[in-house]
Amino acid sequence: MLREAVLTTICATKFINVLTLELAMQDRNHLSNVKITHETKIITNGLLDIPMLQLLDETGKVTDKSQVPDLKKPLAEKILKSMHYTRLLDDRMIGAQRQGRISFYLASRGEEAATVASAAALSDNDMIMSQYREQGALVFRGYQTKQFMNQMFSNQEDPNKGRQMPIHYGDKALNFMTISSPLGTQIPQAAGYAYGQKMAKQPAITICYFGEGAASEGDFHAGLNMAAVLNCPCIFFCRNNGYAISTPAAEQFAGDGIASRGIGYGIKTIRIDGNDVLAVYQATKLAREIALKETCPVLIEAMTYRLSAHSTSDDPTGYRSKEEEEQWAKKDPIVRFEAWLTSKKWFDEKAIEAFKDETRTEILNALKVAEKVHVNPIEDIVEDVYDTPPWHLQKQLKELKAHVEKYPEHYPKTSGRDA
Ligand SMILES: Cc1ncc(C[n+]2csc(CCOP(=O)(O)OP(=O)(O)O)c2C)c(N)n1
Ligand SMILES: [Mg+2]
Repeated sequence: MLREAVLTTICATKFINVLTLELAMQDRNHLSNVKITHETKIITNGLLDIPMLQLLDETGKVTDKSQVPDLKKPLAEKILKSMHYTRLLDDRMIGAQRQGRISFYLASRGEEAATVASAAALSDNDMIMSQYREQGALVFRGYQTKQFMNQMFSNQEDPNKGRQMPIHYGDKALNFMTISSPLGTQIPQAAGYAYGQKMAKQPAITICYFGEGAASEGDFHAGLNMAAVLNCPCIFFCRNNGYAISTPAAEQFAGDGIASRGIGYGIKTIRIDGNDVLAVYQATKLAREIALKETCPVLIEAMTYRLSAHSTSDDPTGYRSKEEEEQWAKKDPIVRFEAWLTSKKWFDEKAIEAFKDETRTEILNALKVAEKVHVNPIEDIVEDVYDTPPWHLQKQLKELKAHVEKYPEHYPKTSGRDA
């Protein structure tokens, strides 16, 4: 009975065929609406098979022409360039960390379609709350190379005043909330922010990115439940990349991914191929429309793979095989999208190679500039919290200054290579 009800609802949904799962959850939250059964039957995991939307197969061929989104050439080109930019930035900054120029980096190789194509489906007024591997969304929004560099070198031009680790970007002008290190922080915050957008009657939504590992945090459950009950216009975008550092997804949860949890909370949900630009764009566009028009949350689970190490502090050879990585490397989202662009006669290889050369130069030049900009004055450590710093902090600051003056060779004026 339940299976029938579920499938009927799935098929009856007016959104893309069976792809958007809209359960008849309304009124199920009260006993009076619960259906009666006389059959003693346990509902099992797997009763609800959640499909994965794929519009481009692994070779970049369209699977069903009728489902292809209306993606115009200029936007398609911007998506491709943003993906390449992100990958080039990642490669260069991993190198910079290995050279000792920055302390830490975290790459998004393999996940560029998930972050870039989802950002491409939003409006600039929509708020982005991200985890830390969504630099692609920030690139698409227009974050500048020098902004990336100032943040990573923690210099005086970093709006965080050097108080955060590298990769903790944020930009008010771009509606991109500053990243927090503790996992899951942004999830209830996104529900709250979207609730505010609704109360202010803003024609905007919030997108909240997180990994499947962060979905194990209590904040995930609180955030999704709050968003569902309060009808917050928020897209919860889960990048299910298979790992939370060294912990594979199979050791994190036994349910049907993260998508099944959306259904549990009464949230409209869709699972997509996160390495397929067209599927990501299509699903996020639809999710945005639903979130805005129906004032409700939508959960997207993007199935992808973290091709890079978790961060520059990680070595994946200790917990996964080369063969597994190679299998996923074949599903490279950039290669797949380029194949589709080629089939449309939109792919200009020369122009892309020129763009990549320019980008490499731009990144290197910006890096060289940012690493010479001075770090923030030491007083910044105790500022911005108290009107007048308490006596014990003032005392510690005095001691710290004396220490730095005594050992200046250990406290360079910049965090990169000195001028
Ligand atoms: C509350 C909290 N616990 C643990 C960590 C350490 N930590 C940082 S990233 C990470 C893995 C998160 O995995 P996932 O959410 O899947 O994102 P991914 O790195 O795969 O993109 C962990 C455990 C943290 N930052 N915050
Ligand atoms: Mg993960």
